[in-house]
Amino acid sequence: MLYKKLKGFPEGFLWGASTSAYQVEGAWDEDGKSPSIIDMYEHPKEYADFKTASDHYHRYKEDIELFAEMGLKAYRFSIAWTRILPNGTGEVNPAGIAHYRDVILECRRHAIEPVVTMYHFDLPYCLEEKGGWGNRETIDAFVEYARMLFDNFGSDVTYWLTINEQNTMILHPGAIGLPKGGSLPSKKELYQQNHHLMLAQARVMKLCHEMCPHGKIGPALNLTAMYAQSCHPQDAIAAHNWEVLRCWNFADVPVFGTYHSLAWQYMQDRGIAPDVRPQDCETLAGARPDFIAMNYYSTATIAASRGDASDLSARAGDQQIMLGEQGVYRAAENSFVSKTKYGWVIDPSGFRYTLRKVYERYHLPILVTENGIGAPDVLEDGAVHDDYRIDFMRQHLQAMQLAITDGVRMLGYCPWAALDLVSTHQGYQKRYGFIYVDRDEFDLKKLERIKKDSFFWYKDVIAKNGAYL
Ligand code: BGP
Repeated sequence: MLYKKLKGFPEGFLWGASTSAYQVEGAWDEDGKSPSIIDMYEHPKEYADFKTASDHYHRYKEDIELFAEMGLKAYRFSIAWTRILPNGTGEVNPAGIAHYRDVILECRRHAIEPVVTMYHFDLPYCLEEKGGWGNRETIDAFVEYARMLFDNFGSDVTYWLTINEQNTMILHPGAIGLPKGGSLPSKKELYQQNHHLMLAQARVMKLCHEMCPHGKIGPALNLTAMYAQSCHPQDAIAAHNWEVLRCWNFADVPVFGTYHSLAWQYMQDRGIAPDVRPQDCETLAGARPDFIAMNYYSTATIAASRGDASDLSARAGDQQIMLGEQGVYRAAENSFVSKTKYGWVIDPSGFRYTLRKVYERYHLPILVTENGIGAPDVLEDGAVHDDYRIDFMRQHLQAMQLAITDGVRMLGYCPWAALDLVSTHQGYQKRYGFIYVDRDEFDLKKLERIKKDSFFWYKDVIAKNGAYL
């Protein structure tokens, strides 16, 4: 749709940036922290691990000061459960509470809104040993952890994110990490875990509303609209299949309190539907988010399934992610979009399309909690000329402005990432930050912080509240 006049970004728009604890903090076994599943996964030998990462645990003050200089209005970070409750439940670690209290207060001191992810892939390993998310007791453990967070930080945090990318965890478990010597769970086990995560999320959203009168809480999912490869009706059905199974099945449950009917049929037909106890339906129906948080990187293009093994293919540049499902959908190429060096589709119009779809479906304001381009940034004479990142973000912000003009209610934009951090599969060779962290894969150097060109560009965008993009 063409408009005569575009709407501006709303007053109070949360111009932010994101990180997650295990990818940025380091200090993986310090001050009482216990190992998480991430710490215990197999790690590719050729890339940096998470032990030191960007050392944000020790340098958060310097980093938040830089965020303030950039003009950030919000900082989205995650709290490591393993620092708060090293045994998963029970004894609280005062050093963990003190650390995050300080991070939150440091943000507040600089008038930066802390946006807190409660769970970003890093289950305490001790809980994994007891069955992890396959064990219903993990639901109670998560509620106990959440109670601790609301109790300690509820008066200083308004925006809470329950679980990061539950859909990635369930649909592509290998993308998060591979258990040492172990194998990935079956689909049946994964959908049971998914059900437990849904119950944990519902209870925590309800608890947040009870304990934090000003708190706002929502799920953070990886959402993307799907294109049909052609106008063949079977391609349209396949694109719808995958959009439902990948996106709406994960967002409908927290918002509507019930599973998507097509997704439920799919799970039942394949014998992978979870065991749902009578009181579960009440739990799911008894909670509602205040907003939808959404990570957006790419769109996908989908063709009809051929009904055989050729439906499956590895995602370009990422053997950990298998696309396609026999009898459901097949991944196809799209000649109208470009790709990053790592094979991720670049599609700003797809961003607008996805924002429209999410808003139309849920009627809740949207907070973008990730968006960005991974690239092998080069430090040259003390500078990083990441014009490709500026182009990427400018185009996505222009698309967002169109979505705002379309009527989508936006809360903010927190791209990935505030500063360089460990990419799950490509270490420091694939960088996302506005701030360069001077370290190599294995040589930590001085971990000096260097402002990239995108830092200055984003600062200007924020200062003008997105006018003149
Ligand atoms: C999202 C995750 C982030 C981050 C990002 C980039 O799915 O929520 O934690 O890792 O993807 O991914 P990568 O580092 O693999 O390029």
